[in-house]
Amino acid sequence: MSKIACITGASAGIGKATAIKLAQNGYHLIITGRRADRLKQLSTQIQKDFKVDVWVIELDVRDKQAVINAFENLPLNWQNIDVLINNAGLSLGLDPINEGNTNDWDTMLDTNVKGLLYVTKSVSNLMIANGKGHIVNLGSIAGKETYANGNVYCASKHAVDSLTKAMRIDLLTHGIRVTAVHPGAVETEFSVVRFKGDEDRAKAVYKGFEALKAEDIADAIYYAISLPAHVNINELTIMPTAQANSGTLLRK
Ligand code: NDP
Ligand code: 8X3
Repeated sequence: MSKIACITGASAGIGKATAIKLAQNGYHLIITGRRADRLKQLSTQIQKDFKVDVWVIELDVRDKQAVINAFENLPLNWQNIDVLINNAGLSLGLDPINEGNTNDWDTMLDTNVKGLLYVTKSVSNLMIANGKGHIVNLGSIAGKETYANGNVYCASKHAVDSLTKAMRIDLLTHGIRVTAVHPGAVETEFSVVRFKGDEDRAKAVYKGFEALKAEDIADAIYYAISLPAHVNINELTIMPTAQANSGTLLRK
């Protein structure tokens, strides 16, 4: 029987690559994000290429009531969610803490931490009702280490790391698996968003070494969710070969 996966932030990068990977492997998909035009385009492409069903939800994960409504109003045939990929997230700015933009801090914490919590609460209750499920949280090397000027983004990903462990404990009796994937540098729209559209500054982040691709992370996510039901990957930290840790990169 085909399974259903719900992916937050499927309009770009890792979320989009994961949607394609899972559809290739027969998953029906609930794809969410704020940019509905991109999601609709992806939905059309996926349905044509892989003959799976796709349910698009235009959703800002920061909007608590919108998250509640989206999952309360899911059609019956979409409620049996097997896998949740909590991927929606972003970084804004790279400044010392005394110079940080407090609106950017709010956006990062509201998206990466509170948004993940809202979606998890709604979807885990559906999973509990169904008696099964697997939640995959996108953490980061920034949730394992702290780098200069990464302050609030790093804190938000440390929170994801901690919440992953908390979910694993709280959802244990419901048979729900919980995995965190912690990537190093992945070349997506991440740095364009962080630097607010400054493409040159974003490109410089990945200059002189081979960064991970969104598809590398999608492959790892698919691996984690494909294992037998008695096996759980607690976490995977995945780095470019040229990146030893947050601050140590071999650039040519
Ligand atoms: P992208 O910028 O390419 O994609 C981010 C996705 O998140 C988009 O689909 C965006 O959709 C969605 N998103 C952002 N804010 C919201 C929101 N408020 N509500 C709903 N969706 C939202 O970045 P990545 O693919 O690289 O990032 C995906 C995840 O991976 C993030 O959690 C990021 O922190 C994490 N990560 C990324 C790394 C990297 O180096 N790229 C490394 C480690 C972790 P839309 O704008 O349409 O809403
Ligand atoms: C994204 C990777 O190193 O910019 O989470 O924090 S990093």
